[in-house]
Amino acid sequence: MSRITDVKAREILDSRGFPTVEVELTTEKGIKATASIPSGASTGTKEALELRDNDERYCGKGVQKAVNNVNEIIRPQIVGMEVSLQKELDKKLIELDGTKNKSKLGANAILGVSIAAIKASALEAGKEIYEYLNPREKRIPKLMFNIVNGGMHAKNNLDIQEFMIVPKKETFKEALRCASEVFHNLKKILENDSLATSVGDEGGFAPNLENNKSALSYIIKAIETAGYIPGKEVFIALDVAASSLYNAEKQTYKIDDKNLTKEELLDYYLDLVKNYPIISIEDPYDENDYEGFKLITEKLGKEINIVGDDLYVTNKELLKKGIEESLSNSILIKPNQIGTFYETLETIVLAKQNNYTCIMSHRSGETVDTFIIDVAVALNIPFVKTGSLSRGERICKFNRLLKIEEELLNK
Ligand code: 2PG
Ligand code: MG
Repeated sequence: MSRITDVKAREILDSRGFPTVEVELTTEKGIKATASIPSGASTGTKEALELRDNDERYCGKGVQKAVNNVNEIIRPQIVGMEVSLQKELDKKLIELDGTKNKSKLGANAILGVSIAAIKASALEAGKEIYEYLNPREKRIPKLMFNIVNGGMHAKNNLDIQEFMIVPKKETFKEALRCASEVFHNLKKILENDSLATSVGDEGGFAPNLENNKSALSYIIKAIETAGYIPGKEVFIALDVAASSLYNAEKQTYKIDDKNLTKEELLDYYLDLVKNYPIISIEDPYDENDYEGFKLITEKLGKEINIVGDDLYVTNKELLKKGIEESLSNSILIKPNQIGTFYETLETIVLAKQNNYTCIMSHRSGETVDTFIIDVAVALNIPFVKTGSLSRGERICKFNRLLKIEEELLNK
């Protein structure tokens, strides 16, 4: 047993160069743990609130208010609490905030404290975080490697936000090698066609292409050139992030400069799945377009993952609704969408009980914190997406997984 003796937050920068919250928590045994919080660009409207200062500093994106909330409001209330009683701590944080979407203290402030407490508890126990969270059987997740960026994550003309590859390999080490080889082959192919090889927010290439399908064709070519077989050794996953393509008034989706109805969009997806080895489509419809989600889940839900991200925002109540109405068969898990670790856990448990596939996810604005990787391993989450192979804040997560895999194999 050990009590929290201090909590201190500070403003640091995320991978987009905007401020975010870092929390440092100290226990009576002298253990110090830090957690830093990521930030989304294509956010769901029902996410817990990321508190920003909206003043003249940092183009309005300062997080000094959230930092002060940790230092002045949360700190005096949790100093003295037992650090390892996570549920009690998270409940206390939720109570202190008192709002439905954590808008008083900010989900960035609250989650920072919540995660720092778990890290401190693991350190106190002398264990790796994944081992502390689950001493029993663990599984290395499969990675969805981002390779082309579009939508709100890049300034190119692709509507689909994320094109990812999913290598099917025995080990993560082999999967990472495969992904890296495909990535570098894609770079060469794009260069040969005089296309841009600059990268988007998550590190995937962001060229201007004829249309979204042509991104898929380039990826297939890169997989083959790298010496792998598409549809056998390497598969494709998409995050359409369709809320950002939706015209609510006209109820249409803009893809390749065409405005598609939900039925036309479904045909578009059916055609993609027929022609490319796609195993997962995230947010294929707007977060409020339940009809659209039902349509695609009915048609494709037995074959591939239909993933709700903005649809569920890691919220247990929204997931419940999704389960009742068969809106999807999979859910993206992002702790900062809901704001505490305990609530994240509750959503994962509910998803598992209902045979939903969970995908642990980073945000497009990230830090070098690798906590989500440990959680994915500990909770036997089958997939993780954490960006591409060219930005440090993503690479550190791949490298963390390499280390964990080695540790688990040598046990
Ligand atoms: C997504 C995420 C992460 P953002 O939509 O799945 O890739 O993007 O963090 O911008 O919401
Ligand atoms: Mg998404």
